[in-house]
Amino acid sequence: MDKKRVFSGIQATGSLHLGNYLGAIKNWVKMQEQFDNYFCVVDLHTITVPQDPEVLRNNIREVAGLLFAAGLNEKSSVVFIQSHVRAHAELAWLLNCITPMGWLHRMTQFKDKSEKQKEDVSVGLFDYPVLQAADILLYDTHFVPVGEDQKQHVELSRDIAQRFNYRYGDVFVLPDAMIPPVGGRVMGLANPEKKMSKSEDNKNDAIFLLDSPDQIRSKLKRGTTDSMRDIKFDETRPGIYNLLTIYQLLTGKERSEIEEHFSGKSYKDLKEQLAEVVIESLRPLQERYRELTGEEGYLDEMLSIGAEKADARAEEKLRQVYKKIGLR
Ligand code: ATP
Ligand code: LTN
Repeated sequence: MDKKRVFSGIQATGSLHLGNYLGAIKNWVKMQEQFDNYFCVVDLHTITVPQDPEVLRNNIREVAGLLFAAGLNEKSSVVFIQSHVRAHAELAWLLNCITPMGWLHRMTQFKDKSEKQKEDVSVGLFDYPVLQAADILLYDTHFVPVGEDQKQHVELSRDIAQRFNYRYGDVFVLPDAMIPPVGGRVMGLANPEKKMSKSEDNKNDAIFLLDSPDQIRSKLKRGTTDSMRDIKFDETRPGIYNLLTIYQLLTGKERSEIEEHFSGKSYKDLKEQLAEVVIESLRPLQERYRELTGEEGYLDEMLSIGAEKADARAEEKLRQVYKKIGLR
């Protein structure tokens, strides 16, 4: 039986953090044998907000390197850079012409990000979800594994696909988001009311995948908690709840077992033990990252294999779309 197709994307906006890992990448790795996978560093999305060219160039490579270091392999997954496959930008234009502005005005991520930027909001930032729809629809994607924040964008992709199919005849598969039951929204350490984010100003809010053991210990030590004592999975106490959830995701233990383990212990104990769990969980990834980025030409070779495979599939889809519209 043919495997179902999975597509997901990740921006190159600086170092990846534990939220990206637990909400997305870790699941991509875990499922990669089960599906036919495409994973993409979405650099065209990244430039919807201003970027320094040299910094961007490095970030794209860092993110791609981290995907392989986390365990994606070129046999089971096509890993590539979005701008290396021209069909993404091209299909985005075609989809722009059938997407109502009103649909984009409803996107909460645009509201949040444009508020932060105020004056300089680009047309690209507004159009971001249509490019995302193009990414997904080019590959006949069934499932899109993402964190909770992306649910609305995946639903929009589905709506766009449906509208296109209705107007021009069936071309696109209707995709579904795949959100992990736990870990879909890892919260910030400094501000556990908000999701852990790369773009957060407080650099102690996120644990980055390449952080040193000392940085990890120090960030967790400063993490916001509350004035209670007992260590329980209680959603009304976001700081402790978040630390326990991270512990749960990295150890794979049951919640009851974890509560029992920490019964009678202090917040300090929890933070110290969690720090060691995080350090040990990231160690193999960090070692692999150093290895593969130290090997001259390895990453470029992997990415060029990925781009070639993605390009072939995407071009074929694009050809069908042009034909349906009456352009070729
Ligand atoms: P930022 O962290 O700056 O908000 P982003 O969410 O805009 O980044 P990406 O870094 O490209 O964009 O997201 C990659 C994947 O990581 C997406 O699937 C997203 O849903 C997921 N993700 C991002 N932050 C979290 C989080 N705090 N918890 C769980 N998943 C997350
Ligand atoms: N918007 C997504 C990144 C992204 C994506 C995609 C995710 C771009 N294209 C296609 C899934 C499928 C984000 O994580 N911020």
